[in-house]
Amino acid sequence: MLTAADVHPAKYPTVEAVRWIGQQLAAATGNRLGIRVYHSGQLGRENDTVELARFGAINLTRVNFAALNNAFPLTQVPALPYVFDSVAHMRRAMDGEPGRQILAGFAQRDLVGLCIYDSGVRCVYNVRRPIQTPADLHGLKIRVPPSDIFIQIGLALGANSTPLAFGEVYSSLQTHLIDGAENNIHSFHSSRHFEVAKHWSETNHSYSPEALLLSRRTLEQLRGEDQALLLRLATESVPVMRGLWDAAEERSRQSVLDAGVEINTVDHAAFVRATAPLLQRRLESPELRRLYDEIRSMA
Ligand code: GTR
Repeated sequence: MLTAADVHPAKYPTVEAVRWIGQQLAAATGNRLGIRVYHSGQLGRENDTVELARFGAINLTRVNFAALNNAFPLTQVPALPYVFDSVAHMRRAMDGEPGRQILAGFAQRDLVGLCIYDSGVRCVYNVRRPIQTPADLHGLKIRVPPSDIFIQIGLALGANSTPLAFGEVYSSLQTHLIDGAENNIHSFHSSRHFEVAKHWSETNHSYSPEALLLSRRTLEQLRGEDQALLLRLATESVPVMRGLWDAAEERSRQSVLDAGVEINTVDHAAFVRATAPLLQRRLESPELRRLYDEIRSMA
């Protein structure tokens, strides 16, 4: 039985997709192989589960690119502000050559990049007021994932970035340690942050996707045919995940509206302008620039 980590609750599309891989594995091997998914952060924070997988203490982990930005620089590009024009653009790029390059990069640190899942588009939400321009975020403490890129994104959006682990956000909102956070609408709903933060502002600033990673040690311990099976099933789980994702996003949007959350549009051009210097700074690295140009050519 392989062990997998995820910070999201049971039923979240990433959790369900990895369970699906496990069921297919069990069916194909007469229950010789399977996956037990430890959801809801039972195995710790995302950044820690990446280390656990590297050393083979767990077999798989599903994390956002945010948790990988520092160790794997190529993951920064899809996380940067306004790199993708749409979900379709993001899917095309992550299914294509840019996604393959990023997945190959995990081998540098004892990991196997199995596949890339959707994470919708991230927006800002907060307890205080609707955000229309970067100036409206001035003085607000906005939680970001513990990643240099996200700390800089928060600052570029106009906020005081406060890096915290995902599991700490709900209580930090309640105790007013922070004024808000940023995430996709399904996470906003499933984490119940909407109970506290009633303003959702459509900044759409990052499509930072999810990665499913396997410990290289685990791969090496599997027979050749099992290796091929697992790699194939991971790729096949992407459309499964996307089907669940599209439905979940839709439901979450309606549920938070029903719960009294106010959704507002923003001055998109003002946010693009505010984050442009950050983008340019990061793209001074030729490696990141190449990947960025490739992604943009697929817009
Ligand atoms: C979610 C992502 C999680 C986690 C979380 C966060 O969108 O699916 O894996 O990274 O964001 O902001 O910490």
